[in-house]
Amino acid sequence: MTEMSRKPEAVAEAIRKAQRIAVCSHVNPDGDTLGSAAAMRLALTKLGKEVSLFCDGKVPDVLAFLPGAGEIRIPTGKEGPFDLMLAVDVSDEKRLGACTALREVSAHTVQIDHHPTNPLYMEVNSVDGSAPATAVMIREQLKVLNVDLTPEIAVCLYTGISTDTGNFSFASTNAECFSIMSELMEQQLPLARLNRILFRDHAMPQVKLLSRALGSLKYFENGQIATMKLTRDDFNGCHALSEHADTLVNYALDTIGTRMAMLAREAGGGKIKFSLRAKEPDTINDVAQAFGGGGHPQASGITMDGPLEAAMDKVLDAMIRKLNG
Ligand SMILES: [Mn+2]
Repeated sequence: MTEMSRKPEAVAEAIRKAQRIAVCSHVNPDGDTLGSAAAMRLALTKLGKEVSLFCDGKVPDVLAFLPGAGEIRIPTGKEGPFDLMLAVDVSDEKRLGACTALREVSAHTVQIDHHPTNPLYMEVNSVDGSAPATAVMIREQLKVLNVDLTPEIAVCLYTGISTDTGNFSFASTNAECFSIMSELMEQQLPLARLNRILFRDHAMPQVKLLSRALGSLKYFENGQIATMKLTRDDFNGCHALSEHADTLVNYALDTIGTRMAMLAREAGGGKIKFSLRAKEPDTINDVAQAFGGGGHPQASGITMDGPLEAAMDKVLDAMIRKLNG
């Protein structure tokens, strides 16, 4: 049995032996998986490797500034062969999506990830469930690879670390984040500009969608649980994409006295996507896991069959039982 730990030397060894490397991000890509992939692309290119970036999903507009974002491709089944496949921030095989096919055309497989639920599905698994972001582990990986930070790499790592820590506000935020931040600031990190892009500016469809989500807000158990929902009509009426709903659940959670929050949305193919959140010390990942979902203790997700109201009832029941359990 392989145990969960950081293995930067083993990852570096696999990288040194490889020339053609496929770096893969997870479906519904976020700042950490894309920032980590973008940083690895820059580092591996510096080492003379041929790097291809893959992700089964569209890069959110807000992350289009990342160096190399325009090179990210959805696998078509015609890629390869590769000497090495490197997955970053991908908590389990399912979250590779279409990138799973790259395993077949890659001689070796490694991953760098920080999800405590990771089943260690690659040949080499550098996985630290206590790391606040995969990008934190990428910083250490670059040291082991003897790649110096550059202003471009700093932007990538900052994107990963700041987005996965809620801009350095989640309980997972630790001293390692700030010691890396000090190094990033020495690379002329444009902090104020990045903060406006990553945490303040919202596309108009997202602000409109927020108005619809707040209109659906309901409280249960004396306000300890808050729920919101978004239908296809809501998305269409706001000209909004799925990504525009990603952070709206926090508005429900931020109610004083609310301990857990849910945002349910109608996704494609009759599926319902849930964003679940809890405030410390409450956890919500066990509720997600009961429905085949997963994630972090205070931030998890589920995808299940509709219809919307029936799916919401099931998850709300589980949340109420958890609250009173
Ligand atoms: Mn992450």
